[in-house]
Amino acid sequence: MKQKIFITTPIYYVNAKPHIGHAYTTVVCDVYARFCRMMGYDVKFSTGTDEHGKKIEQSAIKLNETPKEFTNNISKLFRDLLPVLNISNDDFIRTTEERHINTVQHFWNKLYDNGYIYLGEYKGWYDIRNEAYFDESELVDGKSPLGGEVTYMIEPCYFFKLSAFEDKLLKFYEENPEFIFPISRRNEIISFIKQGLKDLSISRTTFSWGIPVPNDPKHVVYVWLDALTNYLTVNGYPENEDQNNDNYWQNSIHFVGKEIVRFHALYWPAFLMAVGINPPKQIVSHGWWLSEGEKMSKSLGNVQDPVKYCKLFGSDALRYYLLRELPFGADGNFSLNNFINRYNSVLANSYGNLCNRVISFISKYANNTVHKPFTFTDDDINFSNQIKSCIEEAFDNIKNYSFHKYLEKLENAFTLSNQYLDNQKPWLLRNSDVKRMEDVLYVTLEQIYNITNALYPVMPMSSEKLLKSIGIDINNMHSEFPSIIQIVNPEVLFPRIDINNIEKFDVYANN
Ligand code: ME8
Repeated sequence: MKQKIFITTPIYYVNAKPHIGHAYTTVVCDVYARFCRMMGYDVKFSTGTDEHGKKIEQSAIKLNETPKEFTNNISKLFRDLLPVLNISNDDFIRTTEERHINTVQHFWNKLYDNGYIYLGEYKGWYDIRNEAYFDESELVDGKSPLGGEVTYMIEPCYFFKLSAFEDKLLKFYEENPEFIFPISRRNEIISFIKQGLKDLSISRTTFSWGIPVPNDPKHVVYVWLDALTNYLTVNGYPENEDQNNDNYWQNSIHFVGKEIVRFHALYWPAFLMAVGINPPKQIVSHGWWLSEGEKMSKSLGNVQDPVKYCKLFGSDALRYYLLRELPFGADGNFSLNNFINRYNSVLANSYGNLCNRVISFISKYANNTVHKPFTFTDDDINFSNQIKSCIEEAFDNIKNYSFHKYLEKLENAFTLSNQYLDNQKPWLLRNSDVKRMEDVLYVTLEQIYNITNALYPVMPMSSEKLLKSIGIDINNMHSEFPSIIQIVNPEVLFPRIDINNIEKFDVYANN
């Protein structure tokens, strides 16, 4: 039986249109999901939208819409982005769905029945934008440490006994050293806990756009408790009650941006422990994109629009750039100029050129056909071995979420392939040794095939296009390279982008 794995994106707030940062997390998860499927796993992959909370209620009022209308519209933008980015998710969850409301209320009752919820009163400085309370001592220049405006509020509210989990969490991290990735984030969480955990307020009465607390509907469930529970909803809880024996849950990986590690690596395991469910297998966190050197913001007009990139340059090019530019875990800068340079130097000049020149050479000078050679030269064997080790190294890197290194290793394979061709010179062999010319073309094409298979998780569209043009059915990809190859309707992969046209490319979101 196939080993199961459950991969999740965060569920995105519907207070703004999706931008390149959201696209990033979704693409990272998609690449990992496609890689795992390629390695033979049975993958469940979910994404969705986080739709409750005061902020969203207020945004809807501003537009003279009901929260439901407002969330329907923005959630649709996130959903519609998925096919544009070529995302292979199995589920799309909205927190306003009935199935999710049931799960949250069931989860709440479990927490309550197990004695981890009590009614109290909350006094403090509330940051509406970030939906969080702070003590006076935590404020920075009169604002919350997250930068939001704050108001002093007193409200009756339910608390979760987070303080009871200090030792349990520390023990859990100790026993599961890989739970938080990368290690630097793990250290931050551990030192946060060591400063002492306070109980967490988990209900609100100052607005109504949320999931009602069971048996006390004046309160709505705190948006983070609501949002985190989406992962269980997707995995069929509570009907699928025994998550500890569910192989998807036991192998679940939540990919998140670095700013929400605390919610996923601390609150979430504590909530789960309180109802007797094991924490997920791993929380994998990544860094943040700046846009052209600055924080993305509507007022600066520098919000990079993933849909526009896909329309102009294709989803594969965007997926490639997102993974190649940013060392996973670090912050980075998204720039159109850099995007075009990487595209031209790697996708057009190196990989695209390699594929296009071999395929068109076979069309023109080998009657569209190449056969497996009877014998291979030392050069052929060395070349094949070199590519094999590039691919092995690439896979070792992707397993550890080093997506940029995985691509770097495959780029080495493009370079080696171009070098092999340049050394073997099939264009000269055409006049001196046609048999050897064909052998060289076959050997190169076989390695193009291997590299293309390895690239598939990042560039599914062009991989399929290439395989089609060498007559290989997509369902047979990853199988042994056929001994006769016939070229059919080749298409040019990754035509060069004219950088002199850069001014003409409209890549920013309209406000
Ligand atoms: O936090 N660079 O939703 P959110 C990289 N609803 N990634 C970015 C980014 C940027 N500039 N901007 C956003 C929430 N992201 C909650 C999550 S989960 C139970 C609830 C990505 O819409 C990054 O992954 O603010 C971040 O974690 C996610 O979008 C946050 O999306």
